[in-house]
Amino acid sequence: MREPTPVTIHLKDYTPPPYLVDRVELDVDIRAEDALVTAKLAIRRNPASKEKDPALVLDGDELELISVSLDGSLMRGAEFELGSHQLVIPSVPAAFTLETVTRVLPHSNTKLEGLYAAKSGFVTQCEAEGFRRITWYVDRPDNLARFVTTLHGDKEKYPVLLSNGNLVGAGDEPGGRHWAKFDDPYPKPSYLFALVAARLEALEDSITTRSGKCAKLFVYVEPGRLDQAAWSMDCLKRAIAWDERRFGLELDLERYVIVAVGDFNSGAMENKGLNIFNSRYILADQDTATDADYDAVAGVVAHEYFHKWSGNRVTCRDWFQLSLKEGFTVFRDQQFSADQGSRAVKRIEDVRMLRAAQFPEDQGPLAHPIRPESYIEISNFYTATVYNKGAEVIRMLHTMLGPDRFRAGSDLYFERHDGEAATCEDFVKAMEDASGVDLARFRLWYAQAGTPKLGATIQPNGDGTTVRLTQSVPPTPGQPDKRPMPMPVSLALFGDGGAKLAERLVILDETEAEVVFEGVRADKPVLSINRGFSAPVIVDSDRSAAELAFLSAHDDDPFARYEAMQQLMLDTLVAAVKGAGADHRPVIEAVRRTLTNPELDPAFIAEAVLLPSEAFVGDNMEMVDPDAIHDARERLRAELGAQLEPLWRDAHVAHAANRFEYSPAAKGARRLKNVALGYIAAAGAADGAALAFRQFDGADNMTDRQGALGVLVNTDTPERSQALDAFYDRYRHNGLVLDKWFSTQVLSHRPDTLDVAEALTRHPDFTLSNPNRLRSVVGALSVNQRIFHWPSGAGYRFLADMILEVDKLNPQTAAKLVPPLGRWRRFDDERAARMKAELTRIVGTPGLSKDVFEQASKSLAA
Ligand code: B3K
Ligand code: ZN
Repeated sequence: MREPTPVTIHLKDYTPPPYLVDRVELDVDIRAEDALVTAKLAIRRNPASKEKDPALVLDGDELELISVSLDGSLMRGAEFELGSHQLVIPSVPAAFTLETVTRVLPHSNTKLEGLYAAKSGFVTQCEAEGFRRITWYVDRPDNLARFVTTLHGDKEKYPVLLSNGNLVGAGDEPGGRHWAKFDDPYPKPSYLFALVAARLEALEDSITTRSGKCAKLFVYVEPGRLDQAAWSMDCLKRAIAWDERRFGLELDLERYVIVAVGDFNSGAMENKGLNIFNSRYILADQDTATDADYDAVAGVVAHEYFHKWSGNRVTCRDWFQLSLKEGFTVFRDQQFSADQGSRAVKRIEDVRMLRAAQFPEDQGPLAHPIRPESYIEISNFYTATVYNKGAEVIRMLHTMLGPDRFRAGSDLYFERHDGEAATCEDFVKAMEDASGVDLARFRLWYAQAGTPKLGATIQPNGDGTTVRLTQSVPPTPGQPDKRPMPMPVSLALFGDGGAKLAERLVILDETEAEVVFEGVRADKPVLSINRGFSAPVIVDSDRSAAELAFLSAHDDDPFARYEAMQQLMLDTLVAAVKGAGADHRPVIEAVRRTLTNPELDPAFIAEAVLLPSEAFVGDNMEMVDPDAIHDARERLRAELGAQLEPLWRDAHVAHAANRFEYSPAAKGARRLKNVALGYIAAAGAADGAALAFRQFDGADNMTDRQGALGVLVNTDTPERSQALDAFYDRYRHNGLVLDKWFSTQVLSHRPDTLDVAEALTRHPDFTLSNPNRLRSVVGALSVNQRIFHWPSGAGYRFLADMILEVDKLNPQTAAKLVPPLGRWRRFDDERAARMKAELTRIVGTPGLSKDVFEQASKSLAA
């Protein structure tokens, strides 16, 4: 059976910890078979706790306790209670020192939480509750302590020893071993603890911060990968300078260390002064990384760096406050990335991501507010809602207050709470106090789940125009009734020839409002709404194809322009799926105009002319018909391809000779070139595969190589296998690139893709134990809408089998695969029954983790 029985933790039950740890002296001895952890904790009663004579309760998980001493005397078994997840000492003094000796087994730690073995040695991952897998501890974020850590290990196998803080001593030990001691001057919660004992190579650099301090910077990578580390170092330096400029926040350390490993559950971790990364967000060079990979590295390096203030200097009181650090830090990394290239394209990418990952979450059984009210397993709440919708909530504050008042609010927040564990309320209060703006109602964004719907209609009104706005927030699990939430709505009206007649930012804080534009009299002005995606909502504005086409050509807000085109494409596809017979002409003409507009940036054009994904079309229908959506979308793609073929060919050649360079202009050119190649192939051009193969073969960079491969995998041509084999041979020793070889095949539209995916799980390079590799097949399959929802239900069965297999090794990663099965309400009865049957099978499996149990049982709930 599951162990322990899943318990729901509630935000309303928060109480301060009865005991605090002031100082930790940790000694970790990494031995051949295990690791021995000696923890000396200086503990005292917490004056903020109201409990009377509380017992000391320490958290632990998969630990073997060897001894425990209190103030130097060894305790007998009768003096403490040892459970599988707790060490309880019923009676302790007001202040004391507790020393535990514990044995852990990092070599067989497949959960990749706590101390575990990666390919190059040992690393840790402690957020959220991994530190308790290293030693017994008050493992919660509102317990901040000073850490002094000593590491011991084999010198030859693990030449690099690292922990948080400053190196204060090191030396050799008998038996070919060595040790190193680190002192971290900043008190920190245990989730920010890290250690590394590994064989690694380092790229070193340094930077002088604004106050003239010199800091050393290190990027450690697996041996042989040093030539792929330069980009991340460069990003780190830019992020340091940017945070000084934009937020007035300086690096507070003499040494800032990044370590990249191949086996990692998430993207990266912001441990104080010792970030540990999934190597996919560090390693990049022209031959192995696409432009999107380069951008992702920049975004994640900056994100972890920005946590040094938003997360580390000011941390979270409890895990319900996760969005306090994550939403804010995502907002910060998005702003950083926007400043590095095209702000418009970055906004489009961020919104596309929000719609692909967060909207479905908000509309399904796992919907939760950005500050959840309860959880069984906190790892399940590192979601697009907490991160990306959380960032949108911060962005709305920025829009409503304006940059100066927002900055005053963030300054006040950091000043007030430096060194503390804070709450979302503390953040909003600081914004409110610094700006003088009443945010009482705005707080609802933290408490209510669900994507609001924003309705807009436009009417002539005397010699002016009235825009009528409405909002409704749909019911979500546990929240049947919702209140209206204040949202910034950016509006404009356009008249003949594309003239902008008026523009306004409106704060809609009631269910409905009328916005009167006095004196704005065109015959029939066209409404541009939620410009820049000013609020994370779904707009229902009933604009005609002609109006959308007009905006796609004339709106001066690039996001709104993109959005008009998307809406036009979406309306066309939805009409086709519903069998209403689709008129493709407005889309084709709008795409033609965009492609031939010399004033537009190729990067923007590439985004604007792409059709919405099959999944996004499905999300916009009551009942998803994956086959009809696929067919309708392919028909439109083919027609766009064929009707505009000369233009696509021009776009493809125009940028073909481009030598590799990583600049916004070169990236934009590559993007448009690859979109054009996709359309040429979609047109059914006789030379489509040959053209793609030529691009594949002659490419001097991964963007073009993978772009061409992505086109070829959809074909039934000799070039397809030729390219796949060549790709495999070239990159078989590079795990990250091999992940692309797996995922590209699984993202194919071909009807045999499910069989291909199953066969790939038997490939010698496939493994369940590496999260990146697992996601390259299983994660990719569940975003391939038509294939995953294959009518036989084989896609569901495949996913459920994988979830159950992975759960035995790595529950956190297994649980992340569950949500696609929870979308059954949106599918026909047969598919829904098959999806539910798989969820039922999962929930009924003995020995299930609480991670998967929570996701699967909530997904089943009616
Ligand atoms: N804070 C980490 C997330 C760790 C995931 C824990 N399951 C990465 C980040 O958001 O920066
Ligand atoms: Zn983060």
